[in-house]
Amino acid sequence: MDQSKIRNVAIIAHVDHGKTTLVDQLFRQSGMFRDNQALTERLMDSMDLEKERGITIASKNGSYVYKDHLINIIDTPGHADFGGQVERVLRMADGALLLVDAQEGPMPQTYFVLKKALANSIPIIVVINKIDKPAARCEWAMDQVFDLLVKLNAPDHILDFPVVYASSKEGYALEQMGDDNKDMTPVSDKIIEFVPPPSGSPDAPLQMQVNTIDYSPYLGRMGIGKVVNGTLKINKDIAVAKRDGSIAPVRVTKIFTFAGNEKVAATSAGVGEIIAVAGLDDVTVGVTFTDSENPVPLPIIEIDPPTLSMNFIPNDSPFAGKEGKFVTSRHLEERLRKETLADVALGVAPLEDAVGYRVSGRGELHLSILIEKMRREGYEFQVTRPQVIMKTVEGKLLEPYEELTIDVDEQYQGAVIEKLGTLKGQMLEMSTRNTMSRLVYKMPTRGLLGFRAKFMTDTKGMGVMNYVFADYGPYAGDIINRQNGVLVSKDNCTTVAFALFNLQERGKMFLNPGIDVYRGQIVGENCRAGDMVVNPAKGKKLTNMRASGTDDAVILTPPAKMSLEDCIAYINDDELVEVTPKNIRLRKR
Ligand SMILES: Nc1nc2c(ncn2[C@@H]2O[C@H](COP(=O)(O)OP(=O)(O)OP(=O)(O)O)[C@@H](O)[C@H]2O)c(=O)[nH]1
Ligand SMILES: [Mg+2]
Repeated sequence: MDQSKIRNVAIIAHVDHGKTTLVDQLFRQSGMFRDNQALTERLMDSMDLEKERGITIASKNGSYVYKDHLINIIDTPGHADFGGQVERVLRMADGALLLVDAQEGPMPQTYFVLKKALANSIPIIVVINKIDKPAARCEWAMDQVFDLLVKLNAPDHILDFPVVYASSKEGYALEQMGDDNKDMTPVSDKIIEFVPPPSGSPDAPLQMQVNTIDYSPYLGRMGIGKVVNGTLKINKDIAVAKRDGSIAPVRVTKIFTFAGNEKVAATSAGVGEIIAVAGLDDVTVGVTFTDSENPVPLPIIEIDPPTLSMNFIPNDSPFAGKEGKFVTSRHLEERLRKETLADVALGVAPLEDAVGYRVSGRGELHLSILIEKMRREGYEFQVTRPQVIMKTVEGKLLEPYEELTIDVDEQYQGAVIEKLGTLKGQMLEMSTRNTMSRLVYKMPTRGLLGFRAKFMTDTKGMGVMNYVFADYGPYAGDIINRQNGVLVSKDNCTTVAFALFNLQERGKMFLNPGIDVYRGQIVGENCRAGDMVVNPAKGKKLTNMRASGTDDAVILTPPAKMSLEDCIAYINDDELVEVTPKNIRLRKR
């Protein structure tokens, strides 16, 4: 591959600003698909969980050809919990497309990813996206990006950034607002013009660092990265420099390049090519493949430390072992170890005083995605309430803080401010535009656990909240995340409509009638503080009671549907979430 014709570009943005949709359009319009080929939307979001949730969880590589250039695209996740990946994959990129929603403007994660791109000194092309939205304000969004760059002390040549206006959804991009263009070519043109070709030397010793791990059922684990210098040939004796500094001989037997969203086998790869190395089971993020005679490892990739941990313990509920395929502590350990090989932001350590593992990560979403993946693979286990990871520096206890940005209609502002106050939030900024208020807070990560659900209720689902890790700060004192107690089942039984109907007065139910529950299982929320033991099976069986004509038609309020994330955010220290392939239950320890 002619080095001067390669362009390696990462797409970075706040969550949902349209990165994956943009990649879709670039691929589609490159003509690489047959006309009649059935394509799914957001092709690069290939994991089931990504499709279901409409978010990107793992960054992905792909490529397309435009005007005889090979454009390697790296799609990145926008959610803050996966921000560490963005930092790592930027090492493959020689330029970045910064997407900004034309209505929302730059958001907290825009700031985070932009800072990382600037640290890599790569050129930035700004794409103001979603210009088709009726509330789009393109010039405003662009000015905001400029202000952000100034705030980040960007050098002058970056402040002069090229801009494209786009609707990735509708598949067009414009060099100037008001232009009449019907395709995405302005984006590709800017990439060729402003992203430099990769700069390494084919004659220097080989250097290829693994920046991400991918897995396929056919090829197993793959390490993905860019050939920075030299040439990587298959079946040749080379060396691998590990994270701990050791260097070992190795032979790479399979390499793949990217064509569209597929992988194509190759026998060698030259400078600037982005490749996947397969066939090595223990390849991890951060290793460098290098020359065995003349090893030159690339600098170690620093990984942001985890801020949140949970204990994963074997299931010991009365229903243990009934629904899962993998239930023992051995199973848990093996699976968690396997995950740490692919996900370097994850920490796993055995518990000292009990059976189980302490799993630490970058946030609630990061950990809950892992739990959901394991559950679907057939694992059954229990998790404890997430704890933030504290630090002691010079005798002072420190805890993680986040910067929280909230956009709500003015009418809900009071309720939100009041709640954030009780959760130890400190307001940094407040502004109102039309009837929308923007509030910026700094607050302990602890205060945010479980906050999203309350926020959604308080704002009738109309508020938008985003947060990114800010730094460690002084311990903020006690925070009470949940005011209410719970309703706990007295016995092993099957829930009965009549009983649930009576319990409705006491609180909010979590279950429908006809569900098997056990002693100690949480069946609802008490409307006051303190827990209450209840009998969700008490009362008439609907089948044999039709006498009075009034009570055979009990009207139940539908139970509060709680997702896995909701459950994790909900529980207290003396409670557990029991996770099985079939059910998610809450219980008292
Ligand atoms: N109106 C409009 N909607 C868009 C546009 N581009 C993307 N969207 C929508 O925005 C939503 C998010 O799009 P994605 O492409 O998944 O965003 P993303 O940046 O990849 O999101 P993450 O990977 O989770 O950070 C989807 O519902 C898209 O259909 C656009 O140009 N206009
Ligand atoms: Mg995406």
